[in-house]
Amino acid sequence: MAAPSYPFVPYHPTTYAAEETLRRAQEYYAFMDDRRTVRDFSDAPVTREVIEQLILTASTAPSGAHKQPWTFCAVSDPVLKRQIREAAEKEERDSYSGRMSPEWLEDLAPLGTDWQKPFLETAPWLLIVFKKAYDVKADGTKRNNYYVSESVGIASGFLISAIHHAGLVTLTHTPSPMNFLSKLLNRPANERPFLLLPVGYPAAEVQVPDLQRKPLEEVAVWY
Ligand code: IYR
Repeated sequence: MAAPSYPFVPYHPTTYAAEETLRRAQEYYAFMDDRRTVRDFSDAPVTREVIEQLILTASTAPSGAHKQPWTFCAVSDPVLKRQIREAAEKEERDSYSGRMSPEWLEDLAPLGTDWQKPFLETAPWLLIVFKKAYDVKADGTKRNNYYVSESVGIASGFLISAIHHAGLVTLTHTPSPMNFLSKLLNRPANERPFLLLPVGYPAAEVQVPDLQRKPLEEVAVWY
């Protein structure tokens, strides 16, 4: 029997002349370079419609064998947000007072973080990204996914840029260990928590640490 063939369709991505290509590359860099991780949120609401668009954008990311091995849980329920905060702070308290090495704590000092995570209640939305090690088919059988962490990492990057583009702020919160999120959100066994992103508007007069990004010479090598 002949191998099955799969359909291809024409694709016409927008392209630009060299000068406009450079201008757009510069413009996008300036836009992304303006993004900062923010830990102080306003409680101003953000509509579900906005969050839906952000998740759709994240879900445009490339993935291993196009398996799209992710689930985005969007939490706005204040009771659930409080439960997440309480569980995260319990873990973080243990992490900051013993589980993290002195070197790690020293490296974190410039960021001004501690075990307290008020943003988990203040931000109008918490987006919890889950990675799916495998899919479960309708008949209950398991089907493997590939490059799961890479795929979900890329989707999370797309999500962060979409949040920034919408004029909202976020931070990549990784309470450790994170399994309390599987329980609180009632996720199936094939999903593992990957990242928690509070999303909202920044608090008034918000401040961020005075950090510098590495220059091109330090991050790029040319051959
Ligand atoms: N998960 C902790 C600690 C933490 C770790 C790193 I690496 C950071 O860049 C920031 C924080 C927390 O969320 O506070």
